Amino acid sequence: MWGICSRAMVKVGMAKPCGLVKPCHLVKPVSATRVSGRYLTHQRGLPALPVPPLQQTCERYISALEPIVEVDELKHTKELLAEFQKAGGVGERLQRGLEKRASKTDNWLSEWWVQVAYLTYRLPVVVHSSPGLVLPRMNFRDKQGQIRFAAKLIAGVLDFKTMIDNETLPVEYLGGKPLCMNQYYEVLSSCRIPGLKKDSVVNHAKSSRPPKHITVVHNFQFFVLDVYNSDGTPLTSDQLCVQLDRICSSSQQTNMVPVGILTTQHRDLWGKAYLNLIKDKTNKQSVSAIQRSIFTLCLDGAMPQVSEETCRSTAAVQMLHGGGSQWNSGNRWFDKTLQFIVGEDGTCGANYEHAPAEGPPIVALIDHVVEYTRKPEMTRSPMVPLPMPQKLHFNITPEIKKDIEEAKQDMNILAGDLDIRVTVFGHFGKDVPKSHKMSPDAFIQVALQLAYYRMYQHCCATYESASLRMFRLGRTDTIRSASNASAAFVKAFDDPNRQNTEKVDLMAKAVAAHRSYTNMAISGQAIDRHLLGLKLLALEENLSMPEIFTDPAFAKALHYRLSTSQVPSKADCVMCFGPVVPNGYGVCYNPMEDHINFAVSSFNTCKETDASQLAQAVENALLDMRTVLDQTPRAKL
Ligand code: COA
Ligand code: HC5
Repeated sequence: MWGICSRAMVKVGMAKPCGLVKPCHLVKPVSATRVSGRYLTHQRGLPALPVPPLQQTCERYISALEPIVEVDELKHTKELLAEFQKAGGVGERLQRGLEKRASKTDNWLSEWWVQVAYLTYRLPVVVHSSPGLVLPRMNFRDKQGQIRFAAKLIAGVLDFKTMIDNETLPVEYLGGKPLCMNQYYEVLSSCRIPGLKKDSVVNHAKSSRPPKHITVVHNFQFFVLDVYNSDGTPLTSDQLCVQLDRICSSSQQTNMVPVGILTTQHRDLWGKAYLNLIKDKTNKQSVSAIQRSIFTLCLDGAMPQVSEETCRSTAAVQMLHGGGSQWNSGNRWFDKTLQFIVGEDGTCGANYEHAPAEGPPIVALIDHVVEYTRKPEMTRSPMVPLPMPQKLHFNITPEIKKDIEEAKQDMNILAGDLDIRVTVFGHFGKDVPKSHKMSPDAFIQVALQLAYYRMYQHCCATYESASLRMFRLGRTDTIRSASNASAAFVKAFDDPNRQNTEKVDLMAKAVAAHRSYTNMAISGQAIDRHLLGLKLLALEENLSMPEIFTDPAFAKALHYRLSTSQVPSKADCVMCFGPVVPNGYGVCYNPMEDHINFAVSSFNTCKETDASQLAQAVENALLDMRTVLDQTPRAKL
């Protein structure tokens, strides 16, 4: 998938409009009373996420540790696992508990996952959680062009929304199996709400009066823009152009207090500031209008001028965090599930809050929008006067001002700390690995392992996202890309004493091992979410924490110095996210047929990491791997 998303919608061909879909709202269990029969039929047709066998997970966990921990650490972990697994022991008890939970819920994992991975995670969503998405640069270069493009973009989203509202979204398939479509119904009209200790998500799409407006932010000022005519038809691009023009004309002041920057703050601090902000009735209404809106459109001001070579990296910065308070970080509401961002210089893209959905539904929506913006407009605009877009007001008390100043400072520190490098690997794409009968994704992951090993002379715990959407309400599991086979390959590759035939053999084995882990993960048989489930159950049942979870090897296994994800799209996009540990890298890639887009991130405060250096090392690794394949006679493969 990421083979399934946009691509499968087209390629698989089996995709057919189906009357799927009354969504189940995030963090609430599917309730038989509030969903339609058709949705239930589809949901029932999907298998439930399995609980893998305990022994299988323990064995696979040991293999996953082998390339990343020391021999004595491994020995200790083996002892702890033996104790954990023994007959009548805590492992069995927890396993039975998980199986019971699985029998009583639609998905034993999803709610836990949303809580643990997102809503109780307290670092700012900016950089640490919300991905950015950079679209190919459009060919406008001024305000009028910005407005015209933004108008078409809104119309394109509304066109996609019609498929959601009419329940005509094509069901996606992976390997002939239908996928859970629930996430599509979570991304519009929803918003994250900060809390003091944990956040929540509201979804207004299925309320009795679903929202008919979007929010537009320009020069840090927010507006409500109704996007439907009174007869229920969506506004046309021409109508939207008029409205966006009016918004821009009435928000020319550039010295406004950037209330939106509060959403970049650490979640506990924002949770506190939020309560203070909405004490005021006007503020509360304004915030509520943003939260209820279908999505937010950010009409951005300028970004720092850069060379042609680095302009895609600056675009990634703009999409990921806005560049700091002096640029566009205040021109956002980062809690909003979906924000489209349009600059004045042809740069455009999106930022999304991750709790309600994974990348694929977002990318499918964006691919649809890009296609839509390329088509000529067919609909004629009704000749009716449109109501003035309504400006949202905020009363800024000294206390709120102080919170905003703090948020600005913290955002600027984070912006200064993030290093991000976007590269286009133009030598080949999926074509080359395919011609060698190798999985392109596995080939890229093995190249990443080689790049990392060349820089650091060791292997590190590596995360790759795997989709669990074959299962009802499925989210993700982890593909552990550092394997015994990848370790054997990277250690041999630069060894002058090894023959090419041996290197190619080790490469093929590493690639096959990765693809096999991928198959295991997407079929619900990986180890990470299972181990998480066992641990969370121990916590829930107030058991003393089993030692396998306090073991240093477990911490090492979860310290992902490489956090990676493949996000394919039809449009020539690049997606990006930050590292998940202070001394790590975030690597997102979009493999196209003849090139690969990469975004590599790291933190400047970490002296050991350097995004550009890793990006270069990946490029070299891919090239060197191809060279050795080309130089080695095929018969020997
Ligand atoms: N020989 C020739 N071709 C091969 C091959 C082989 N041995 N193995 C795979 N291919 C082909 C596939 O048929 C496919 O063809 P296509 O381009 O025509 O579709 C293509 O190569 C890609 O396959 P592969 O590279 O193996 O990857 P994938 O598309 O199956 O994706 C994952 C693998 C892990 C990325 C995917 O399963 C997944 O789970 N993605 C989800 C990620 C996610 O949800 N992230 C969430 C982040 S928010
Ligand atoms: C536009 C899509 C960006 C992809 C985001 C992504 O891959 O998020 C991962 C989600 C998951 O559950 O694996 C998390 N990660 C960024 C840390 C890899």
